[in-house]
Amino acid sequence: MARRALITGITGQDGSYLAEHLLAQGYDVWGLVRGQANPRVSRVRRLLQDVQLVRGDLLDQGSLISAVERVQPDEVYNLGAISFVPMSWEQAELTAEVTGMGVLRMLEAIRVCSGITSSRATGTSGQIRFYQASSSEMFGQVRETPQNERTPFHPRSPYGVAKAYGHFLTQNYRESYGMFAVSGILFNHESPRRGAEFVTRKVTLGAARIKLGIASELRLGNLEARRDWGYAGDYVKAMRLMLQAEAPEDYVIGTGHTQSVRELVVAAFEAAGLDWEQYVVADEALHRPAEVDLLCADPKKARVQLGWEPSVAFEELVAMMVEADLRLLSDGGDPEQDSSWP
Ligand code: NDP
Ligand code: GDR
Repeated sequence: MARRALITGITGQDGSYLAEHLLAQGYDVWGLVRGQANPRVSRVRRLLQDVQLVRGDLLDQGSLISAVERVQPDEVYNLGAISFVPMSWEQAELTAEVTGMGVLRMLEAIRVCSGITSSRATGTSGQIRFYQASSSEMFGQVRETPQNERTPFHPRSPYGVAKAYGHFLTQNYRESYGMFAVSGILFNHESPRRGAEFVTRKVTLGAARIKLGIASELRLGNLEARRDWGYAGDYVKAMRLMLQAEAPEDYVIGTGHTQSVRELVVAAFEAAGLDWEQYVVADEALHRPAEVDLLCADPKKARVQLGWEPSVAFEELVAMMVEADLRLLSDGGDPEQDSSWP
């Protein structure tokens, strides 16, 4: 029998790559979707036709219990979240509810549907394996680099704090109930499907627009922040590997290299054949209330224990995104509109 997976966040970047990966592995894939008129749901219906959809919202406990009861999954991947860091200052309470409390609601849905009641379970109880999308944003203000599974957290945004809650809760359900519940601490990962508000896509779209004469400048915030950027298609494979491991453990996933936003800009404009200094404007108004200055992963544990390695280098990733955006815009697509997802 095919393994059955339920993915929250199926309409997002990672949800789409994970669904494709699991389908290729022979899984029966279900996606949780929310809202009455969410345009991203029709995009999933169109582009991921083999995925079955079930309604539910991370804000609604009952809907998650119903979804788990209906789907009867072997594996649950909790990717749903408010994931844009600046928004987490504007809507801090909502971020706590979706990105933090949503993890509690999903774990409770699994616990209740699996009939797990003992708070002193030993071994691995229940059949459903749970993956939580933890984030390098939990490291925040780092005192050691690179960061590994033992690096302490010091989150710098309401988003990072909400993710830290979900991370510790996942660990706690594993320890309290013996559930197979794990977190992947993923560093930034990007693709042509990345939301247009995140810096990589903002830069590759900006370069493509300028190249095609649609825009004349690109305004950015902090150019000195450093991130460990990898390719989303690689990272979803690590999610599945974590749920196939013998024992439930958390893993850091990243490339082990770090670049600044400035270096990202240079690479993207070079790929478009442009001189970035003529077009990029650094705008103080786009700086964050508290910044994460430097992130760099130590993915050794994932390499040794899961056999996972990234396959796309930074320059290749940026060139792939610039190329995709040039194609999309040349074909008349509007990246802000969900219907034009490349
Ligand atoms: P996206 O922002 O592309 O997708 C977020 C998803 O969450 C969307 O499918 C959205 O669905 C869903 N969602 C939002 N609110 C709710 C809700 N109330 N109930 C159910 N679903 C909801 O994120 P990514 O694909 O980039 O990231 C996936 C996960 O991994 C997120 O949890 C993110 O925080 C985390 N992460 C991402 C990293 C990255 O670099 N991409 C790095 C580390 C962690 P809808 O269409 O309904 O809005
Ligand atoms: P991040 O990603 O906050 O790391 O979270 P983002 O791409 O938004 O920012 C990365 C860095 O770039 C700087 N920056 C800008 N960022 C944006 N969005 N727009 C700008 O104009 C701009 N100028 C400079 C930021 O200050 C920051 O330092 C992402 C999300 O996917 C999270 O959900 C995930 O958990 C983490 O990655 C790992």
